[in-house]
Amino acid sequence: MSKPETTVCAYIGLGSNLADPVAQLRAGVSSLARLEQTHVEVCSSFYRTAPVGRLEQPDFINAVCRVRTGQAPSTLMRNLLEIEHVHGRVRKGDKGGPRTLDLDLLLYGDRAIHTAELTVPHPRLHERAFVLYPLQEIEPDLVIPGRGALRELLPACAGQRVERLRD
Ligand code: PH2
Ligand code: MG
Ligand code: MG
Repeated sequence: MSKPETTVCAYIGLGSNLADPVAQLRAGVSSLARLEQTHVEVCSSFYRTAPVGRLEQPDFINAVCRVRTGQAPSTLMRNLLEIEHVHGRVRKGDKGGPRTLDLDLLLYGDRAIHTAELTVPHPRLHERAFVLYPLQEIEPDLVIPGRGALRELLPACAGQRVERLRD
């Protein structure tokens, strides 16, 4: 008997602050939609956000997509890195610096994953307004494994500037 197909709901954070960030995010969503065994179910609005961490860099455009995927988390992560690369991402060891396209695997079902390549849930998502606001738009009742209800995490990052762009 063949193995039954199993798919998982995953959330992917998109960010860019170089080379026409809005176009970068649009192209990033199109690339996600072309991944094998993966369907982009919903994408949040785009948000203009103040840089978190390294402050002396341009504002970011951020969004979050929910996908349904048959890819294993490690495979999906490898494919996200490949898409970043195709979209001109150059990793120079300057962590948190400007980038053409960043694709972060935020959540993979309710799994907790700790490997050398991947930590899921994303270790900083619960403290980042640029992730939580787009997530709230598409999944207001979401509970982050190990962190609690999304709506209860939001007040702590109310000081971070996040502006939803008009479509
Ligand atoms: N990504 C970072 C560091 N800081 N700040 C904003 N506003 N948006 C990001 O996507 C972002 C950031 C590292 O991935
Ligand atoms: Mg990131
Ligand atoms: Mg990243």
